[in-house]
Amino acid sequence: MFKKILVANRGEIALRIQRACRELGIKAVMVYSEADREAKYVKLAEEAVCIGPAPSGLSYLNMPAIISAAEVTDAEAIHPGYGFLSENADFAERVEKSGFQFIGPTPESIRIMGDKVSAKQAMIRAGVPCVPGSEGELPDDPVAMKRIAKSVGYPVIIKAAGGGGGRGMRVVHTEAALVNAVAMTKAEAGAAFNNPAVYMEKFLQNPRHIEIQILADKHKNAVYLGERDCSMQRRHQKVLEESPAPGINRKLIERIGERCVNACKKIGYRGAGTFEFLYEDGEFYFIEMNTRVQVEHPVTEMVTGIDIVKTQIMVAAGEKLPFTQRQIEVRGHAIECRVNAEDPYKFIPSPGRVTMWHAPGGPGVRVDSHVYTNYFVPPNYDSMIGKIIVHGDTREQAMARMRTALAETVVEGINTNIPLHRELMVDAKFMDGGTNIHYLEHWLEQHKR
Ligand code: MV4
Repeated sequence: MFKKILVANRGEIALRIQRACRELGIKAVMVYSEADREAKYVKLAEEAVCIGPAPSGLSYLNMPAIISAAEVTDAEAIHPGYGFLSENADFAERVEKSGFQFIGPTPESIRIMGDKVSAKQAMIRAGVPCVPGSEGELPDDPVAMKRIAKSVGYPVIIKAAGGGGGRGMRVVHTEAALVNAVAMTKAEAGAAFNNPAVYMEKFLQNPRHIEIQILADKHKNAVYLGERDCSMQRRHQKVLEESPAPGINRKLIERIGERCVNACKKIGYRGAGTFEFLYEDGEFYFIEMNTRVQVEHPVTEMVTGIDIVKTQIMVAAGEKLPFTQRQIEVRGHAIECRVNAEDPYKFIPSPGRVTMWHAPGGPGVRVDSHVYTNYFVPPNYDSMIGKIIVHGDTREQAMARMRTALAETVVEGINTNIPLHRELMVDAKFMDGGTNIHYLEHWLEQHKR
């Protein structure tokens, strides 16, 4: 096992990884920007290295500074967390070329999944169900393009191969609009991702966003840890997540989970990963794979009892997965509310000094946050300042615990989205379960203030 790991991230996930290291008896080296000097995980760290000024381009995205920090502190491995360099294949490659273990999949796996056309082709070959569409890159020839769209059926969606997470997409409703829409998407994709390749899919009108968590080791073992429902989102930012996904047939989840596991084995995937699906009318359609630990990993940890971050570290060190699929059980229900420093209805960021922070507690309540009373939320980064996660025997109990937890939470000095979460937890449609990806945006439209 590693003796020392460098954590190449900030905020709550930096603290989360530090905690996993402590539990494994591994020293954690934290890196921080000038804006994060006062961060809790820096204060708690046995070792910390400043890697540059506040802008992330000069610090958390600064590959030479991060690799130098690993060299001077004698770290053996680098955990990238989520965001920043976590899905950068070139970074993973430079980490390994410098003699460190990258805690994540191989650079090749990251590269395949980063290109959404090659990701989809790999999944089709591996037997994972995908949205019907163009087989690979969309041809430039207008006749061929129209023929594909006609066979898929309108509406179609044009997506950039270099996009993902909602960037570089365009819905097309008629043949008359097709050729121009493709040209526009290609031009934007070339400028934004340095890759003009696009592909076409049938546009699903009212899907849910369901994802499957997997873990794989370097010995061809892989397991799935159930699913998460991430449909409650606004502008591609998830607001709350839960597991299991309400109302979806368990046998169907098992079949999809097994397909994901087989795909991992087939492509030699290792580490933690997430298969993103759209779910509509009882069918699953793969859209993208994330090759990192995700923000919402705690809901899976709560229902399975498996520590995903610890397991990431263990498998990166070459250990075998310490459990088989048969030993994995989804028990009860978990919900996560993301706490953002922002106006709860206008979504304007609200950085600044937190004059009072009181985290909730009690049975089945977990808080992943680096915030403390008098902490200053810097304006330079994502507005998420923590997550409240609850577990219950049933979805009803989990919701009741979340209502209590949200009522106990006190954040003063800045605005947060906690009032929005309090309203959603008593919303009749949310309480029924199974709302789709458009629900929150429609809800916000109707609850304008
Ligand atoms: C789609 C879709 C409908 N049909 N693909 C947006 C993010 C990116 N990961 C894929 N996205 C979508 N792909 C087809 N064929 C609708 C979306 C989509 C969406 C997906 C998941 C969560 C939120 C979303 C919000 C708007 C659109």
